[in-house]
Amino acid sequence: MRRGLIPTIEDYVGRRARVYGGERAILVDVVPPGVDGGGRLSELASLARTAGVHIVGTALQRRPRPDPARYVGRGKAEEIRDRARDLGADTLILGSELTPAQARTLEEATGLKVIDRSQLILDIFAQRAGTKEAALAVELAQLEYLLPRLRGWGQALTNPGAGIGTSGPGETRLEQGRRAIRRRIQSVREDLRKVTQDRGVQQARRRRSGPPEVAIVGYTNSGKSTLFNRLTGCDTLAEDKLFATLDTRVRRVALPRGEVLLTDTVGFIRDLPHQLIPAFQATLGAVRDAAALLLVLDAADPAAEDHLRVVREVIAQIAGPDRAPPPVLYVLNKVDLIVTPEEEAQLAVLCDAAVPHVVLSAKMGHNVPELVLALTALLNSRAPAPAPGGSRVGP
Ligand SMILES: Nc1nc2c(ncn2[C@@H]2O[C@H](COP(=O)(O)OP(=O)(O)OP(=O)(O)O)[C@@H](O)[C@H]2O)c(=O)[nH]1
Ligand SMILES: [Mg+2]
Repeated sequence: MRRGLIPTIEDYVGRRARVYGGERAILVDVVPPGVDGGGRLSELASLARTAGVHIVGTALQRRPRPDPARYVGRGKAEEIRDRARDLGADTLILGSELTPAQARTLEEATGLKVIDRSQLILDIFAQRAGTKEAALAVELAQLEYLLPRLRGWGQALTNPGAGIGTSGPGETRLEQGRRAIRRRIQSVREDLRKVTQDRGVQQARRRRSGPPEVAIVGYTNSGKSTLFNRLTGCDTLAEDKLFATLDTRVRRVALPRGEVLLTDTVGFIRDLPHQLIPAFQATLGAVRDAAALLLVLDAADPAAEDHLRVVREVIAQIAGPDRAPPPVLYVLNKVDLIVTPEEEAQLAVLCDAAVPHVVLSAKMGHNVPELVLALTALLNSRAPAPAPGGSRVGP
């Protein structure tokens, strides 16, 4: 379990605090009466599947707010424990972030591994981090998430059967654990700073001399990489999984008026664990400095209006209070999946809410030429026109 002398997260919490894939899980969420819990559960299911978890059941509890002691009520916890036994489940995956005490109490009440939504997202990022920068950023996020939870997990997991006492060797071990994790946080932060600095220098050089930058942004799984591939003719990873893309990718693309640098970015999601924000540094930079944004929406997803709201909020946060965000061209994607009257009605609402927009299918290639025209027009409207006799304007 050790990489040399550096302790791993597992050294302190055991394997019960994280998702590795292969778990048999029941998904659990608490939803206030009158709120649709189906959409939340199906997003949680997509996250769980992305992490390689087998979903064997779901449990939705209706109550105004989660139980402060164990997230679900006492009776519900017992019911879940019995169902888990019948279904052969070993893990509970919760639809929100739990307090350390809630996670511990629920674990003791059910005897199951308890994973909350934030931990699940952190573990997906950990499984998928493909570059040194992503791996460092995710490790840092994991450690910061873990630190306040060490006591709970330390008691419940590294000392099973030892009761709730915290004195003696257990306490010493806990203190040692905390110290080691703080040291590790410092060293990861330092490594990350160096890597980010190098990239910053490269980017600054590119920005001074290069063509305008266009960033593709949107909710996870909306079709950003598929669109990137369409426009660049290359095969970036596109998958029906959340967070398929964890690192930004940049390619030059020829538009009628000249070249642009197109960036594919990490997908957004509601309630992203805040420890992960630094992992988005590359995306943040790409969004802040773009000449224009292509905001991709899965227009066939029943939650598309929510996704639009979340993505707009994130973009506004990234731009900051003193700066207008870059101009946006909305891409209402997956139009090939829109068949029912309800889906048509939702598309009409999105068309009103998202201006200017292009309705298309990145997968089938429908209307992609229209997108190129609209993007060219948007860039023209803000950049000074080229000198007479320069490159052609329009198609
Ligand atoms: N039917 C249909 N499916 C699409 C379309 N565009 C993308 N998809 C599918 O949607 C899924 C997600 O596509 P990606 O391009 O990986 O989405 P993404 O936004 O890059 O996702 P992350 O990188 O995970 O944030 C894949 O299974 C694609 O094949 C479309 O126009 N129509
Ligand atoms: Mg992608």
